Amino acid sequence: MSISKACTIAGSAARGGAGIQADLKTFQELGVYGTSAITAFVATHPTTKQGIFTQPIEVIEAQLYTINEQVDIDALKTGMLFTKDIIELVANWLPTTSVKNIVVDPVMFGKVGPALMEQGAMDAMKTKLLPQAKIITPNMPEATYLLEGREITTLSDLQDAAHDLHELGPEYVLVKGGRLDGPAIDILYDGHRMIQLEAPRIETTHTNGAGCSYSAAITAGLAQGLTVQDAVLLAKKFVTSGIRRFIPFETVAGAIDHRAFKEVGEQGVVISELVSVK
Ligand code: PXL
Repeated sequence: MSISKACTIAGSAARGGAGIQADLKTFQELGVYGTSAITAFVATHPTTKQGIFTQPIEVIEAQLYTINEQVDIDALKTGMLFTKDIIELVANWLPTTSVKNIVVDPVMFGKVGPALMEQGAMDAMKTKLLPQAKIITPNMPEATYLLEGREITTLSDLQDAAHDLHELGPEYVLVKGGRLDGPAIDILYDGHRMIQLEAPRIETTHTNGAGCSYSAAITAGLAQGLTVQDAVLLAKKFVTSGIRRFIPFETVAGAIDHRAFKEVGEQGVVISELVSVK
């Protein structure tokens, strides 16, 4: 039987909850074959305290070339790319592939730790990568940065952000409202329809990898031929169940449990169409 195949272009998160590790676990749990191009390693050196080790462009290029030449992937996502040069490499490589299902998670900030995109890379992200995306998946701080510092504090701000981010050129925008008070609400916008996805708020700090896994689950859904809306709904359920059954670590915030969705599913996500769009 043939299996759908996906690729993640992202950073390695040594602790295993986020980044490449989250993406591959998510692909596997959702029945998709995973490939990867590692852009950087996120891990803290005990003496120098250096936390991000980017890979030479040549190493990233080799991985992209290998994947494109040797595996017929159905969908791909980008996560932490970190530098302008890496963003440009990926942006120039994308048109050489025939992949249409491109998910761009414009990773800039995790919940803890160093910034995951360097200063000076924003312009390349906005002008070269986002316009090639089928869907982009910023969280609230990332949406704020993409919109040049505009504050997002209410649900109505979140809707406005989805509307305005669409003008940067992606087909769909998913802005994740996890940092709002109340239920976990995300907004999906395609330039015409605005959809709200709502899940109950789960009180935990162990959510490392939620954002990465969300975009990876969307990628897996698209690889399997789902529509964008169905892929996002699947992904929201996947992440909600993973947060519900988190994996605590002793000294730092723990991770979502990628096994939860396959084992118990998720009932608590509600999707609704918003009528009052601008
Ligand atoms: O969750 C954001 C994220 C993305 N990519 C890598 C990370 C993190 C956060 O830890 O380490 C590689």
